[in-house]
Amino acid sequence: MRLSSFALFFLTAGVYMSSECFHTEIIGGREVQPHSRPFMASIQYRGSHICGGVLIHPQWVLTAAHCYNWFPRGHSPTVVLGAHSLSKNEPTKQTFEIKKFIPFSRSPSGYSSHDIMLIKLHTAAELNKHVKLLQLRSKNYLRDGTKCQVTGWGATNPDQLKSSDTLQEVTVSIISRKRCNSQSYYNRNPVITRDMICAGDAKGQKDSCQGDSGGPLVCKGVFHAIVSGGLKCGIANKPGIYTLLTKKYQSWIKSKLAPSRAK
Ligand code: 4AZ
Repeated sequence: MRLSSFALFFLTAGVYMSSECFHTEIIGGREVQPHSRPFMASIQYRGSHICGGVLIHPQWVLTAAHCYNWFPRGHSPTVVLGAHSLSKNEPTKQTFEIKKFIPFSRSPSGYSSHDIMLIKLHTAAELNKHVKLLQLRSKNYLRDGTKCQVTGWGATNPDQLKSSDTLQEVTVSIISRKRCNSQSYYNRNPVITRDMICAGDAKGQKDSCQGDSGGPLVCKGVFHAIVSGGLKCGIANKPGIYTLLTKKYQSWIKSKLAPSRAK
């Protein structure tokens, strides 16, 4: 039987569309315009991406405290700024050794609480078109359903936890603390505290994933939270869990960045 060109057209279009529609990025997101998120940092260990981070001062990156556990002793991790593709030799990249890690709490009190850490770079970054700061602002009320963007080089396939080569972003919706702690969501395991917030989508098709930790959640242009974790990725009712940049964390950051302090 001869396949008519008409049928062939639909067959080809169908295969193309299904790969386009169902091959997910971050989880369910898309590649950003290169260098359109110039505050993004990639924290790497022996050249492999481990966690995301946000440049908040020329010499300081904000990330998740649990990222520290991924660095075996002996080798020093590095911070890469100005990147889009992790594998390409981009002239916009600036790579830094790390001077010190300052987790909010030295003794992590259970799963995911106080999951925030400052990283001091060995030298200050050169701010330019491709490397910029993301300002911290002291607003932190987020209404249920608010749409936010989460950005990172984390896994794009929940079943194959491999980092993305290019920077990805997805829009997720805020899930109130009450709803996220309810029986049908995390059922208080872990407890979503006042320092945390959940975000996802109803079908679980949009989410952050492994390697996105430490990256930003930006809502209406304001940097509100950082990726902390969650149960696996892309599961409805098990949304991503984020560390909220509450007043408490913002004052802690200010105190650590204050130039008069001995660091
Ligand atoms: C992780 O392991 C991780 N689905 C990050 C985000 C989420 C789960 C795990 C949220 O870094």
